[in-house]
Amino acid sequence: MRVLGSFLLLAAVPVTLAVKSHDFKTCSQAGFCRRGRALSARAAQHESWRSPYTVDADSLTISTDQASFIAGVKSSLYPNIKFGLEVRVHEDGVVRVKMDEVDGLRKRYDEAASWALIADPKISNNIKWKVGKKDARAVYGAKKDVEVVVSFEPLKVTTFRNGKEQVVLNGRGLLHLEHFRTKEPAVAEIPESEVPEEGLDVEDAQKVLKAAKPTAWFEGEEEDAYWEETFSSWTDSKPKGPESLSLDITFPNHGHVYGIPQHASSLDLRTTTGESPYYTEPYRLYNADTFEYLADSTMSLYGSIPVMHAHSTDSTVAIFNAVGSETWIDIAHPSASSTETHWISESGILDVFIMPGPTPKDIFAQYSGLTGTQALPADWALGYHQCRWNYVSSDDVRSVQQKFDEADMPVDVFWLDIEYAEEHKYFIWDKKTFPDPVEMTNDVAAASRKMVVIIDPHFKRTSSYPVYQEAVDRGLLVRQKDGTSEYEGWCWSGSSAWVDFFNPAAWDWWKTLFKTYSLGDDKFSWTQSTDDVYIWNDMNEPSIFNGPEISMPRDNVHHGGWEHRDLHNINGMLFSNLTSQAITVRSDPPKRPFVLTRSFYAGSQRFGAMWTGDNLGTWEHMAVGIKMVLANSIGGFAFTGSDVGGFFGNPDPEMLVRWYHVGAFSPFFRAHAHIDTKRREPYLLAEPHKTMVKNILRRRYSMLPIWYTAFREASTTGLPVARPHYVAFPKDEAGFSLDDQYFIGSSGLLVKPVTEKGATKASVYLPPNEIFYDYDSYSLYRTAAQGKSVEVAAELSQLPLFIQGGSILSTRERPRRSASVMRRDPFTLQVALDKSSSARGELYLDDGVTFNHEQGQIVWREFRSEKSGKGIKLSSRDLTTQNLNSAVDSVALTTYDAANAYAQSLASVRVERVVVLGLGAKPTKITTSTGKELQWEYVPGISSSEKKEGTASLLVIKDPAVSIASDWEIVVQA
Ligand code: NBV
Repeated sequence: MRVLGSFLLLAAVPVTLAVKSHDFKTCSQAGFCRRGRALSARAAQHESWRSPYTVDADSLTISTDQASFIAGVKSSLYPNIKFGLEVRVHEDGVVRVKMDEVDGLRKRYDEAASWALIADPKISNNIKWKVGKKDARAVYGAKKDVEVVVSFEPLKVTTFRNGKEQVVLNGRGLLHLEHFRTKEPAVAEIPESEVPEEGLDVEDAQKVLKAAKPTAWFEGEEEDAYWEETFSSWTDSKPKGPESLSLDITFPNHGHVYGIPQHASSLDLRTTTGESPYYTEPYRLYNADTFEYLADSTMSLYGSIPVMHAHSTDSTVAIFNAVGSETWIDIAHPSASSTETHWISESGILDVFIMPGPTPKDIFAQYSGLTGTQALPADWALGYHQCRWNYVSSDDVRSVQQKFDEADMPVDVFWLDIEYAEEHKYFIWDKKTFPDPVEMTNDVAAASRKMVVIIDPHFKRTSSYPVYQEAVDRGLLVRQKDGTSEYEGWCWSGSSAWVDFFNPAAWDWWKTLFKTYSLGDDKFSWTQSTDDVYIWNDMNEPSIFNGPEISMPRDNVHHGGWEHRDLHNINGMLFSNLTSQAITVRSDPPKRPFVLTRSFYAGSQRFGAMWTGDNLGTWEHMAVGIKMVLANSIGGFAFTGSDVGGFFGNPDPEMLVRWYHVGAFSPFFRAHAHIDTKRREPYLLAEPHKTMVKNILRRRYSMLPIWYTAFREASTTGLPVARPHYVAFPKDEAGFSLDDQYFIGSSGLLVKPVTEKGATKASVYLPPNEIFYDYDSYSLYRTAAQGKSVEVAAELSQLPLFIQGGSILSTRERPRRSASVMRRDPFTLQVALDKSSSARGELYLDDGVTFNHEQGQIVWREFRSEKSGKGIKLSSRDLTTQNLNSAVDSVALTTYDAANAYAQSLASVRVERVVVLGLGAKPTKITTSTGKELQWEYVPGISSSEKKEGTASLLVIKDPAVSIASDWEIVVQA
């Protein structure tokens, strides 16, 4: 059994570890995937293949508000089965295409979108459908350059921009909603004589006519795994029979597709049809505890976000396929500039959102308009997190904290894994090892730090465990296939049960558990905890040691009678959703929650952070972790990271140092290790590695304002914090496949962590028409009409890190022990001039813990540098006021006052240094707008406006003492 397997891991670097592939299905082992792929193979064999689905034009109505196209759809395979189609255009141009069986024998699962979406999208009131004989079309968009066309026969939905096809649904005729049927063998429902009209050529038609089953040309001869299915030793009873959903989505003018996390794979998704490059299995989305996962594979991992971007130099479009069941995605590139995809899901209605773009930025706005943005984390959550399975006692925690302090290394959070809990009964401390949890937490909090402890979703089935017993009493547990008996599975806590978070009755109850005071009756609450304890939700796929594919049987039953198969991929999100709500409301006034989740779905970004699970301490895993962080960012989940050091194995000091660089430049920065690994807290390293890691930690802390500002942007616009090249430079084709270097928010920071053993140099690609400055050496690089790769020094102590010309960075350079104690520290501004000697940057600040920012208690500044004679003029102004009329920010801040109480509290927080890179001439005098003359030093070098490369000129303005929170000007005369 796996329980043993995981404990028996050897402590050596796990070069021999590899996923137990036989624990997980391939497409050919999943009946519906097999059927879906066979359907596409049949279509490929018949040139005259034609979808059997047609719009019943007689039934067509356009809603009175003009927004929705509604029609019946027929399938010539089964003329008596009815389908309903609805196509709606939202205010922001997103098109939603929904199709379901009407009056079927059963109801298809139709609730995936309701868990993912933040609200019912607003329907456009500015479109007009034109209904013709062959199609219905609607033109929309501010420039009226976007169009959606629903073709009737066969059914096809196409979106266009400027007459160019963008997204095509069912263009290849692979759409199939397997209708609910009874178990009797399928009866021919159409006269055989009509079959040739299905678009088959005569020879094929002959074959079909001979076949016993007239639908065979489409559905195949066999009823393959319709009613029962066995995998390994598990049998899925499939009481509803076949109900899969197959849909082809084509991007005829987009050669690159990205997204559909989570896979350990490249960001630019590869073909899965065996052609180079290069997979043979489809990308799979089925949340699973894929133990010891491979570093390059389409296998499913812990979370699923069915979102895909399609990109070209012309435009970006995207789709969100709101389905909660297992889904496989085949990808092919018929040409370098087009992409075909085929989505095969086990159950659910068709519910696809087409996002029109046309830029990546628009896509993020459109997607976050649907599913929400990344929650703005507390500021301390962006610091360094120290985790291990397990810190074994409260004194162990105290000693780890002390050693960080002795080593002068910053850290914000200490984590406890499952061994803190007595018999793995979460919430209940093991008093032998953690006799004083509240005092321990207070000791950590006294140093301005926090704790995170794990709460897993498996509950030990014993009446002496109040959490389990209360769930039983309230009837909140997931049930077996009979729909009544409690489901029992095996996990860390032995015989366990799982709360059904799809049941609204579980929601308020779950919140009561986290209250840190007694509820005054028999109910359990977490009195052995404080507001400084935050939560880690692991194993929420759910991971079940003795279940099929280490998870829950698909025929288990949830609230509403839905089978587990229908909502499997959504299950994990509900756990972190409710936990984050519980953490928010446990204090009054509420504080920002922190919940780390392993499993996730579209929308999970609203509830906290995720990490990439049980990676291996190998260079390959270090490298793929970066790609996974980027792919998650494409799925809207910005707060992401991988276990620093690798979960399994014992990284040598070189690997550990490189991994700290990776972590320090990930949105979520946590070191973690398996129980069988050697201790590897950074203070244990010998020199020179110890100092290297200390410097990396300090660099992360110095850049916290940059990260926080990037998170503000993510939380308001949906734009990712770790930003892939194609998002930052959508027209630069040479960067479309880059996934080992990326930008930090809109800051202009470009990073390329080194993930090769023994490296001393790294090659970094720089986009066209830009200047980049090396962050440490101030070397200036310049690109012309073409981007170029430059080779830079990358010894172990060095990280390839660049500032894009035209950026202004805000950092805090004083080494501190934690993020919370930095809130009033002074700032350094680094001004990296562009070719025209200009630059701009943003800084966002708030109190870092409460929700007062939603009431306008913020500082959001814009810094500018403009050419002024031979010198420059630097200035600071309030940015919220500038933006009040524009979309997102204005909503919550209509009563915004630049002199809000929070801003006033920062009046004395000053800029203590300004560094200017690339100034053309030596200054003669530097003054503030109040006439105060400032001290400075100038080191001559290359100017940003010269057509040269080399070390940039450097100007350091000493202690201008201007406030970070108010308007000012500094004039550099030259
Ligand atoms: O809770 C123990 C581990 C945890 O440390 C890890 O981060 C999770 O991904 N957990 C998985 C359970 C099983 C690990 C073999």
